[in-house]
Amino acid sequence: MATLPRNEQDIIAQFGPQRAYAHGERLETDVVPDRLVKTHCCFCGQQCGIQLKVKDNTVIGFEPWYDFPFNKGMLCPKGVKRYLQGAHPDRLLTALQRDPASPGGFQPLAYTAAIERVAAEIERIQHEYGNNAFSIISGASLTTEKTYLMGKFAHMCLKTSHIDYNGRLCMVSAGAANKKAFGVDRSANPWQDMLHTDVVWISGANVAECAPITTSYVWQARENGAKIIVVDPRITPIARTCDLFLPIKPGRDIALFNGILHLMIKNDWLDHDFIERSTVGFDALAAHVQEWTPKRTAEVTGIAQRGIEQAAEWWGQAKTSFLMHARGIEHHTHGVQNVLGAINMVLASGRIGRPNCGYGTITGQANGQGGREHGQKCDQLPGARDLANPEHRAHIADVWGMDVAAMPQPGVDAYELFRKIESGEIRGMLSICFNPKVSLPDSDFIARMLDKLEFYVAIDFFLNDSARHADIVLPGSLQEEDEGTVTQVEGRVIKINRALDCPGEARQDWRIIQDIAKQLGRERGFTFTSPREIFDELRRASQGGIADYSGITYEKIEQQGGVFWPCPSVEHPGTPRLFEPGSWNPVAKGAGPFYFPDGKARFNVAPYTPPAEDVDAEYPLILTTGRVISQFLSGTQTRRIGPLVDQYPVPRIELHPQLATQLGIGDNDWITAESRRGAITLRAQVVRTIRPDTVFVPYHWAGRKSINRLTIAAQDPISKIPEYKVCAVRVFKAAGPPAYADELEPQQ
Ligand SMILES: Nc1nc2c(c(=O)[nH]1)N[C@H]1C(S)=C(S)[C@@H](COP(=O)(O)OP(=O)(O)OC[C@H]3O[C@@H](n4cnc5c(=O)[nH]c(N)nc54)[C@H](O)[C@@H]3O)O[C@H]1N2
Ligand SMILES: Nc1nc2c(c(=O)[nH]1)N[C@H]1C(S)=C(S)[C@@H](COP(=O)(O)OP(=O)(O)OC[C@H]3O[C@@H](n4cnc5c(=O)[nH]c(N)nc54)[C@H](O)[C@@H]3O)O[C@H]1N2
Ligand code: SF4
Ligand SMILES: [Mo]
Repeated sequence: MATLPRNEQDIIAQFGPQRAYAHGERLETDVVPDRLVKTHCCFCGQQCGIQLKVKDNTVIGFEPWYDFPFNKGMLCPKGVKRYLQGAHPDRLLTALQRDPASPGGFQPLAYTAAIERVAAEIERIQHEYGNNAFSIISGASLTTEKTYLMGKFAHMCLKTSHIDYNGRLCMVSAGAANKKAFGVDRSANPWQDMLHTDVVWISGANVAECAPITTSYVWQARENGAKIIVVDPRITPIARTCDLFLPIKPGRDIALFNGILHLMIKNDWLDHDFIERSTVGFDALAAHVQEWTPKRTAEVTGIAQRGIEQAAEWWGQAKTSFLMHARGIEHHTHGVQNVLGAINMVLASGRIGRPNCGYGTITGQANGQGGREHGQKCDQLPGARDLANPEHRAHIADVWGMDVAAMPQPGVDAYELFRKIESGEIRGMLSICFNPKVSLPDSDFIARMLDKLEFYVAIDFFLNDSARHADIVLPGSLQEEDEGTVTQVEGRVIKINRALDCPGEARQDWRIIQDIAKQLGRERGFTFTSPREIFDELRRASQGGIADYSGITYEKIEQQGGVFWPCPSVEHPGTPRLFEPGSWNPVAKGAGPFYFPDGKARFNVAPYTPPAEDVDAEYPLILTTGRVISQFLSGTQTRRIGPLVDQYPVPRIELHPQLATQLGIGDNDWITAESRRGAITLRAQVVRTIRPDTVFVPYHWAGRKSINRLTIAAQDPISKIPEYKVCAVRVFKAAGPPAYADELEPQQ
């Protein structure tokens, strides 16, 4: 390592004022910050509170924020290092236009010229092919204000049906199932309810790596005597400290849930009172699970019968319990059915809507919750309203001051948008906060479709791998360059505070959208001067809806340390725990605690079906994909943060020693995994922590290191989530390193 110059002036001369701090060339401890800004982490849905140390319009470090109730000062490695991305040399400081002759394929373009070009192309495409020929894909890392504005921009300004968002790849199975069973889509409890519970059940969630702060809640529960049950094909870090681990074969969770319910019924471990008083549909479900004997459940799930019986006994006999799941059970063609199975088990136990009892789906992205409530989903209007519902349309048209007849009808999911590019129905696309080329399955298809578009504009702060296919790239804002609200994993609405100004020609995302509206000559409704103004309109738009934010204000968030929705009036304190007996909600209006007119929850028969592409003689192994702790999603941000790269520099293929021996593979060998769609060659990581019939590859890398070149574009018929967690592959020892090996060696 080069010797560091000691004099501050030398450092600034060598690295420039921005980069000197952020790259650690100048030790943050040497520098006194101008101010501390209380805000939240930009990465996962836990939304840990953090204080950013700011000097000279640069974040130079952080301090814990001990008073924020969720994480009480704790942070994971990503939260600790997030500030290093801000001053990365790749940060977009100007708009770019495609220019194949230039190195890198792009040339800077003046911001106003870029906006003119975008507006002109939108106009041309909509004029030639109709409004629906222009589409938008948006993201749930954006603040709720921005996601609201994106929905309004699509439905009021562009009058296109075609907007969807990257939560389609993330939260929609949980959301659809929660709506079917409870009538509302939100984790039912604050995590506080986990601390004094008898049993914590975790299905398909790598808690310690993906929701690290939740680990602390699980461990506190264990200290207080709770039994921890983990269901996963891999012994993840949280599984190492659990009381019972059920190593399920990927794609079989509904069979397990049905099997547990079978034993609950057989042993009469049921809350009859609750079932009678607060639910409908139990008898049909009981008849359905009769066939799910422990023997059959064991055969289908690959879990030993003894383990299933033990889990049923602990779950069945508990007085209190907390069940959580994440993408491990949701990223499936039967993701909705899996979640319904989990909810059935909770409802049959009657352990919901009271202290120390809970149920929650662990949200993924920073605003995974708020981002799915206010109108950027293809069938949605603000307040979790339905775009197809005439009353809902009328309410929102009124708030927006638009003719309801001109409001488009529901569009299609994010993957289907790409199929519509193939068919020629969609000709133009705007993406913001979404990297479809890396994150959607069967990604060679996605790359071809991005190239087929007549016009593609991306708004981001880095030139992500999708944006490389764009005609125009607009320089958007980092989370710390703007303010607004997000809703974290528990349903708590919190406030992101601005620490910095946007550098160069970069703009806050909502200003860019409004600039486009203005250039189109359709600025009415897009003249907000601050996120607070957007939030105030959102409050009115959400009023009376299921996700009612009308009583939430920026000040109240600050005073209360966050406000849980629904919060229907300024006097209302918010609703940390849903479904308490006697609690009010806008649908049941006092009839009962659940969000249906009769106030009762729904049991749903959830039949088992195998994955879309099961193994066979040709492709005999299951490929499952997911995450590692130090990288985030498509890696656009975390692959630019040195210490996180060092922690897990390149993807590897995890496989069990038994399988490795059978295939003649040693640890660190170059091996190839091949599916019907593509092949990848990476180094083997031989571990005892995975089922021998399954291989695992994390998905945070682009190009030839992207595992989504192998995954299947099969989707759940209800939620349209892709089946990232199961496809069939064959694995063999590679003849040698791949042509791109130098990209894969950490030292290079
Ligand atoms: N470090 C890090 N943290 C993150 C993210 C990140 O990229 N990196 N992303 C955030 C986002 S957006 C999300 S959605 C969450 C995701 O959080 P998680 O869902 O916890 O993470 P995944 O790795 O996708 O999958 C979870 C687990 O499911 C298991 N699994 C695979 N197939 C099955 C199955 O069929 N059944 C069961 N029961 N388990 C199965 C995998 O082995 C894995 O351990 O994490 C958030 N937090
Ligand atoms: N194989 C496989 N694939 C998966 C998954 C899996 O488990 N396996 N998981 C899926 C899941 S759960 C998810 S959530 C998706 C995520 O898929 P993506 O949304 O594509 O992933 P991100 O990396 O978050 O991409 C978001 C982009 O938005 C930018 N961005 C972040 N914040 C902002 C902002 O405030 N403003 C602007 N303008 N841009 C911003 C980032 O720089 C990045 O380029 O991936 C899915 N893909
Ligand atoms: S747990 Fe999530 S929100 Fe908290 S520091 Fe880590 S990535 Fe950020
Ligand atoms: Mo996600």
